[in-house]
Amino acid sequence: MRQPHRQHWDIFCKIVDNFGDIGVCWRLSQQLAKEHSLAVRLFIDDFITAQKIIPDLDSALHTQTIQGVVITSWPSLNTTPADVVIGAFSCELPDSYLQQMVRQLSIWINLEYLSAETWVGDFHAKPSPQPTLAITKQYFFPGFKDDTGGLIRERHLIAERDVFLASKTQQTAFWQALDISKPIEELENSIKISLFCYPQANRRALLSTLEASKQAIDLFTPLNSTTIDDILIDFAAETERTLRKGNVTVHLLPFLSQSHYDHLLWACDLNFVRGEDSWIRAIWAGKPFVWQPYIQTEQTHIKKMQAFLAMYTSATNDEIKSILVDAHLSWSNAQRTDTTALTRLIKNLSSLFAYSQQQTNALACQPDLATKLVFFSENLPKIKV
Ligand code: TRH
Repeated sequence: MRQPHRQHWDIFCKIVDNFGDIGVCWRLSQQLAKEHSLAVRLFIDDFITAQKIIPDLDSALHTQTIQGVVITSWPSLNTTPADVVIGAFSCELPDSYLQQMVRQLSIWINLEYLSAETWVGDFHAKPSPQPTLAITKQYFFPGFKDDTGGLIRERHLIAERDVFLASKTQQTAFWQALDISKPIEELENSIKISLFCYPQANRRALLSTLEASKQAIDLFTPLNSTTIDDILIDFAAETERTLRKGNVTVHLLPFLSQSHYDHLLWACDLNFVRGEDSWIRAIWAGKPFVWQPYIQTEQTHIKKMQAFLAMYTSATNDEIKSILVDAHLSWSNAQRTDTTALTRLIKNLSSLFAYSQQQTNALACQPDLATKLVFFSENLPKIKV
């Protein structure tokens, strides 16, 4: 690909809640620096939370370079803006910085949250002139269709996943790195499930479903106690981080690196994910997954989930569709105590696997978000508005 003219990029990340904001910004920054050879600065307002995702981040330093990205705490007044400036998830830019952007004709892109709702295509890549400033904000919406900004996907991600899944050596090394006490041979024969969710998820129904399974189950919960600890009362501790009841072994994991988390999703047979970034990573894993959207008022998150399911299940039969829809609805509704939907999900993992592969392969044929962002910014005129 031709080297972009607009070489200097600034990304602003305000950490509102959890790890999704910084998770997305960090992936995107690295990809723009590595795969598009851009000079990227990432401005972060909360280094302490960011350290979860960027463990090498030194909170005592104002500016540091990690993985080719210059990371800076929220800018001081006289930072010169880059050619392209991204405000992630509608975050406000500092006023003085914005004034300078106007003077030097920077491009201003607002990177939005991911949604599969149909209106996204109508709003993607649309300009929003500012009433009091001589600059236009450009809206950039990630999404699943050609008329959106696409999904974050590193250039070699799918190939790396396939190498990992074909290599027993790599998989063994991975489980060893996680310090899993169970013998690898036993892991190979169990149903492996990763669990990353909000506390409102229907976790009790999931545990009851798993306990009723005849096959051995290994449940991996990164983020340790906050995910599931409170409902493991009648599980017996086998080691400090392993609990067991009947056929179900629960592995309490520390918060993993993003790379290790990817590997966990690849290695599992079913993944429960949440928010935005782990959702996309579960899609790239190509394994069946259940997504719990970030909870919003007025059931907005359920509408988002239904929009996603309508899109995601559009190429399958009624049976698979109803398994996926019911499992998602049940998972996001802690009031539901019945295990019917989740039991059906577990029983049908092999046909769900085939469909997940098909959907992942189709989505992976689309251009990725970083590539679309670079193309978009290159094709915007540098004019005063
Ligand atoms: O942490 P989240 O709930 O983040 C949310 C969502 O992004 C939501 O849309 C947003 O509004 C809110 O934040 C502010 O879930 P998400 O998006 O999956 O982000 C988790 C990140 O953490 C992701 O980059 C994967 C990473 N991760 C690890 O690196 N290691 C781990 O062990 C786990 C469990 C996650």
